[in-house]
Amino acid sequence: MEDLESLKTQIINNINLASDIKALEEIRVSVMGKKGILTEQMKGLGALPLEQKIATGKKLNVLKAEFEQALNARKEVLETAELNKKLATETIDITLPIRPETQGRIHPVSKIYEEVVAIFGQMGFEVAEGPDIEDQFHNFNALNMPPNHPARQMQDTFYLPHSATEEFDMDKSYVIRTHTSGMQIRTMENKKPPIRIIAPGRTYRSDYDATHTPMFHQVEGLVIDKTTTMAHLKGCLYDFVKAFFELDEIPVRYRPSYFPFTEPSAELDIGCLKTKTELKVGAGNDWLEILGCGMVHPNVLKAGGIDPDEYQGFAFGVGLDRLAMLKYGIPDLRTFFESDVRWLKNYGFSPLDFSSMTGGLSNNGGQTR
Ligand code: 2NL
Repeated sequence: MEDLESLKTQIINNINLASDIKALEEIRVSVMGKKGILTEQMKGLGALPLEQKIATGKKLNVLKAEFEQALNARKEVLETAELNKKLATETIDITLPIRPETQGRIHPVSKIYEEVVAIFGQMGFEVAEGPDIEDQFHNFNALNMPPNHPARQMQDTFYLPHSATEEFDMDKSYVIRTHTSGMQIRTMENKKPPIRIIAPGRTYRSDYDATHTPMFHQVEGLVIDKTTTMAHLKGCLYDFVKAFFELDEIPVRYRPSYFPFTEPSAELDIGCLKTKTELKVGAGNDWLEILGCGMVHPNVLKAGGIDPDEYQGFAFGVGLDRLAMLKYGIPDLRTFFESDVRWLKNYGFSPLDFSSMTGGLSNNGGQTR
């Protein structure tokens, strides 16, 4: 019996000192395996007289249970330690770039958005983003488009009911914005000039063909100060088209036009060369319409709470989707919104190429496009 006691002490000691799961398993086999110390003792029981057999058998069973308990306890300690060690070495650094690095793609419209923000940001414009759903004051009335103004029909507006329960009422209804001008009105309402903002975002009109989708993207710009003139408009937009098309020089012309919210109004064309297969911007004998612009109409200033006798300003609006089609040679606008991964792989951009005025705008010399 003394033998069993010292055996027990020694084995429990070994179990508690086992340094890993493998060592622990070796101990288990040496004690309780087919030829283990305890197994051998149990085998020897058969040769003992009955009373001794019962007494020793009980002791061996107790011993077995104690060993199993010690083994399990140690196993749990070792497993926890092993898991903690694994967790410590397998940390994930979520600030690292995605892998494989070339898989994610930036949509061409997002790319153009970044480029336009980078250009105007460099010139000192702030970005004003706002809601897709507008009231009619901010989308129409304030823009010198009173009810029954023909331009309201021109815009193929999506109207939203003002109430879920009351009958539809055209006068009270909301719209999903047909342009981002509402944000510019809101800026005039909330901020004293000088104002220098761009308002980029999604816009909506009920129209669908190769160059029109019901949702499209626009950036509008607004500059208001005491001495802002058409010369500032021309200089600003000339700098914009040069930066955008990444050219040192580019022929431009301003064609008289009409918008209810500007007076005078103009459209900016750039010189280009058009063939059946190619569009070369910056040279040639053809013209390409890029954006609409003008001097802010006095009624619009008034609606924004700005005195037109003290202040004046210029504004412009440019379609981002159309710019993306031109700059990156994408022929059909509808494909922009089909979410086809093959299309994105072809026309998309690397998320690692940020657009900036100093670090490269489109990074178009890179291998991703
Ligand atoms: C176009 C023409 C334009 C504006 C948008 C504007 C906004 C305010 C006041 C005055 Cl708050 N004007 N926006 C001005 C001229 C043209 O967009 O063809 N866009 C795609």
